[in-house]
Amino acid sequence: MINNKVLSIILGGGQGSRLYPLTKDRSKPAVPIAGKYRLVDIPISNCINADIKRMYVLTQFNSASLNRHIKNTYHFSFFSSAFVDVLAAEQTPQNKTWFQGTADAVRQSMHHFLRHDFEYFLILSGDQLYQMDYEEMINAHEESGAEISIATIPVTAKEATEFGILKSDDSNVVTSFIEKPDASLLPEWTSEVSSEMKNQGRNYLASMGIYIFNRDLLTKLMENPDTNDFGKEIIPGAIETHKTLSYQYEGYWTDIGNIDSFFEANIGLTDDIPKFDLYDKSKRIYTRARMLPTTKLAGTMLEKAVIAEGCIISAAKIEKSVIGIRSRIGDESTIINTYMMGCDFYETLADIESNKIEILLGIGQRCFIKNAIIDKNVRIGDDVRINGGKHLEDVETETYMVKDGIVVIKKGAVIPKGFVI
Ligand code: ADQ
Ligand code: ADP
Repeated sequence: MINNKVLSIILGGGQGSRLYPLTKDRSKPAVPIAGKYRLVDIPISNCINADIKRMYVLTQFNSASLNRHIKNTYHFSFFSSAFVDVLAAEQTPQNKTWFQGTADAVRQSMHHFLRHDFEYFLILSGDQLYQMDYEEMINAHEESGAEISIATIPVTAKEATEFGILKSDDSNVVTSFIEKPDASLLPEWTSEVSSEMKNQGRNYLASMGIYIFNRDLLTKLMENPDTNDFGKEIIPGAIETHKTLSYQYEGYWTDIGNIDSFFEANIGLTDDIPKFDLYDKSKRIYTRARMLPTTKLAGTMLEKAVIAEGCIISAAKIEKSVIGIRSRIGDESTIINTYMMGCDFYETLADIESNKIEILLGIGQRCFIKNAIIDKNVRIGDDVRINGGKHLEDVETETYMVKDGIVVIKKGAVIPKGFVI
């Protein structure tokens, strides 16, 4: 029973500045992805699929939507030991500050963890898209007799500067580690990889930020109050003295910590065969069961569209876009390369017919929207034109932001009729 051995810690995000403005009013784990899920559903589902059912989500600030989502989604049997608990940074007489980094977040919550009976800590990131079998990793950790295991993946030189890069010996024991190396240092950090990886130019072994620690070791390492970060301090310091295994993974894995990668990961779901497989029963991704009605479409040309439940759509065309729950899109509108998160609620027919609402929830008529992320509960008036792309400069206003050419309409924003971005 792997669940008895493992306690899982999901690092739910620091300040969340790289995903701003999606993290303006919510904590990072609560950011909606793929039309109906939230970021935190990914690591939680991977845990459940590996039969690991005791999880803590560490987050820098408490958000009502995260707590509501977890409370409404993860119900376990009254007779089981399973739980998903959110721990937000809290002030105590000993700690008057927020989490200073990933290791500090774990240290500050250690008293919660050590109440449980378990052998291994499984430390996970909250902003990655992947489906990995942690049970296999735990087995490899046990068989090797290591005290620490790091999940690793081959990456290209371009990507290597953004990750922790390591080298290992013939039995996959980590011999050296460097956090986010400067490009000039890269030639010294190549590794032997499979010919498939080599052909793709993926010659560097990157840490996926997924760690197994023996309970006693992490408890001891956390006693040093000067270490605040796993990648910068804990891992480089520990590999010298404690056997550390590199557990190599070659499946789909992507870091979705910034707007650009978040956008790409969502739009990637519209590919013919998406790299992230939401349709595999053995790797199911769980989320809240909302009991929404089916989606209704009228006269819309759909080309590579992913559409969640409860939408009412009469657009002219939707292309390479992900349309989230309860979205409404009006006549003759065109949506291209866009992730629309959807809505938390519907407007009632009585409200709509009373003519008191100037701009209805969702997207109005004759709009053109391209290269955009539309956060939840947005109201876009008729004849709005949003044409994202590299020609736009980064900018932030009260209702939207442009980052790397992607236009992000903020949660609850009202975009007036005829507005052009
Ligand atoms: P980064 O992703 O840059 O590198 P970091 O910013 O520390 O590392 O984030 C790791 C995870 O912890 C993320 O999910 C983040 O949201 C969360 N997190 C950050 N600060 C937190 C805090 N104060 N409280 C709670 N959660 C917090 C790390 C490793 C690299 C590795 C990459 C792989 O350091 O070695 O290559 O992950 O993505
Ligand atoms: P999700 O359905 O994506 O899990 P949340 O848990 O954040 O979303 O909230 C959904 C619930 O929020 C809805 O069922 C609804 O009851 C409520 N809600 C939020 N904002 C409003 C609002 N302005 N009017 C009515 N209901 C709202």
